[in-house]
Amino acid sequence: MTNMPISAELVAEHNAASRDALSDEYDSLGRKLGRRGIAIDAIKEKVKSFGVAVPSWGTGRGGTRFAKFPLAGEPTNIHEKLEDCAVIHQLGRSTPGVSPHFPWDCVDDYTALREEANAYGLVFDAVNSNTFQDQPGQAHTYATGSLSSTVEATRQQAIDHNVECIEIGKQIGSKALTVWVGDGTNFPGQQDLGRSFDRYLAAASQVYSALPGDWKMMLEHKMFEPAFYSSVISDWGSSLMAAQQLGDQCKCLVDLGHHAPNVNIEQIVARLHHAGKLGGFHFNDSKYGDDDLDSGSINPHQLFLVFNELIEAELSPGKGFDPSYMIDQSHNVTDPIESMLSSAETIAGCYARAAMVDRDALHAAQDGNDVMLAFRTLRTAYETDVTPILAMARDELGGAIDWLGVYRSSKYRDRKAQERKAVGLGAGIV
Ligand code: AOS
Ligand code: ZN
Ligand code: ZN
Ligand code: ZN
Repeated sequence: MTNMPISAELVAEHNAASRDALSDEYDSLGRKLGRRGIAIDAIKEKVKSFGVAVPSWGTGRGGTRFAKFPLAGEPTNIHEKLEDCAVIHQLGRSTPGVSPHFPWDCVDDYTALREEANAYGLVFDAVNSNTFQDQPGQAHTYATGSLSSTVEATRQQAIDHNVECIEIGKQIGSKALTVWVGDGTNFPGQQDLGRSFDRYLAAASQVYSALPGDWKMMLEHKMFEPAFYSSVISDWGSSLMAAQQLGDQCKCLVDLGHHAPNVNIEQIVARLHHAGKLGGFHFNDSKYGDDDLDSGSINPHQLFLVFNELIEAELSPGKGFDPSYMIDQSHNVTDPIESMLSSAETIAGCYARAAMVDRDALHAAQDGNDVMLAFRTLRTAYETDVTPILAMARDELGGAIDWLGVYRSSKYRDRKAQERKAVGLGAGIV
């Protein structure tokens, strides 16, 4: 990283003050794991190579659907968002990717934008298109749908926008397009459930045709909202059917907040992997719906179980295993930099804990139908406190052992509040 927003001396000073305590905790955990036959350094190395992308829109206080309460110093353009992403990666060292959103992140010169990101040690991850809201000056409204619209010109406009996102993505070094559409209905009978899916497929296949050979297209399903009676791509079944029809480069994206209550998301992950269609994730947490709360803040066990399936998939790649990991969270009550750092740590921690499950013991217990032993094998890993491993990984990569302490003492947000223009009170984002 060449361009670091937080003083490297401040990070070094804080790390020096807590390094002895960390070493003590790391060594103690190492001995404990050693007794379980686990080499702590191997887990640490896995954590060091793990990455999850940050959404450009998550650097702002998106808020709920009803109100936005901006934070002083919040970013208002992609340049400021990149700077905040650089802080997140500098301190946490696990978020080198930024997933941009168009047209929210539009600029004149994408080559320069890519260089700007690279100078922070960042790269661009999947590009996200937006046909779920109208933009100023747009010729055709998406009020009654985009890729599935009954109006041909509207469908074409949505196709063109997605193709444009691919073109921008090529310039900024992205290798994937994420497509989430809000298309759906609020009334029974409003649209034909079959024909709207057909129209979506025909339009999405035109987007797919514009995909470079080394790209993937990810379809993000969502049960409801903004449509409250039916959504065109409402669930993993619709997503899988669409991905299978569109082609090999088309995969499914799982946003943890986009399912019916109590759905077994880890099993969906296993099924999509079985079909060779597990494209990626939007990590967040939810209690009621698409709450977009911080990852693992409500149901950390579910996140662990998702990672348990991911480790199984990694060990049995079958038709391939290369999912994109992204965070998709946004709310009103914290500094988004702190929330993103907290989520990235939680996600990496679930990965570490899933990686230390005794797989041989688990598989043997499963095959022998020893229910309690199988359960306890998972539980032992889940209950392991991996925070010393995460902190040691950060320290070795040049990040902050105590990222919250360093971030707060840097007064970064206060400085930005002086430098940046105030955020407008726009509508919330979904
Ligand atoms: C919407 O609910 C989805 O989660 C999308 O990923 C969306 O594009 C993102 O939240 C930005 O608004
Ligand atoms: Zn999402
Ligand atoms: Zn969502
Ligand atoms: Zn969400």
